[in-house]
Amino acid sequence: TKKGFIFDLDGVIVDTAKYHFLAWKKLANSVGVDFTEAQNEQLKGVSRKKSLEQILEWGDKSLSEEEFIELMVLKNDDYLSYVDKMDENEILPDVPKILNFLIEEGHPIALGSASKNARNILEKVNLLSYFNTIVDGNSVTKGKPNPEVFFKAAKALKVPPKDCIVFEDARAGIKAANLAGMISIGIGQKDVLHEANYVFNDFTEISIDFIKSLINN
Ligand code: G16
Ligand code: MG
Repeated sequence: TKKGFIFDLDGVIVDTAKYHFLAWKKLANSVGVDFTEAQNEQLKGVSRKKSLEQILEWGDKSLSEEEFIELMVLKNDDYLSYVDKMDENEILPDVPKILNFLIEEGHPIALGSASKNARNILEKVNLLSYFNTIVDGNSVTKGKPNPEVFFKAAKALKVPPKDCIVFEDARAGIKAANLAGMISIGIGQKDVLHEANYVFNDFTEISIDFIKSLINN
């Protein structure tokens, strides 16, 4: 049967977390708030607005609505200065191998990301044409762990949720995939992503035989 494959962006296809970190750190420090790598880790898969709310909460800082919006714009402008320099070399190892196999076998592919910059990033790394549909931060009202993003992707692919397979690096994303009734594949650490149906450190650990076994299940 036809399966739908849904990929998260940051942490699965590219490592943009390092650029989010630089941009959030610069912004947080500019208003006298500390920002660590461990905190950045907790913001994976979290929307821009929710991320800033969390950073201000950590720093025990409150802002007016205008200031809040201004900081979101500053952060994104800074982040985009890194995105602008991205190219194919930033695609994580063996991602194209899996995408090419799925396309050869005729399984539709979706992006399911919290990012409002997803389309821009896929263009930069030359992967936009691989995706049948893009569901991103511009198309959802509820962030992960709410399953909205993955339900929308399944619908666009015309594949029932139970026949969809999700690749995710964030705990909230794995929860969302599970709530959607999809097969969840964690990309990252087993202790963090233990709720996933399967966990791999990265795509170099995922064989074509494993993908075939998912397709034939
Ligand atoms: C990504 C990142 C998050 C980021 C979010 C929103 O999600 O993991 O850290 O805050 O997108 O990004 P933007 O500011 O570009 O709208 P995902 O779902 O692709 O992992
Ligand atoms: Mg992610």
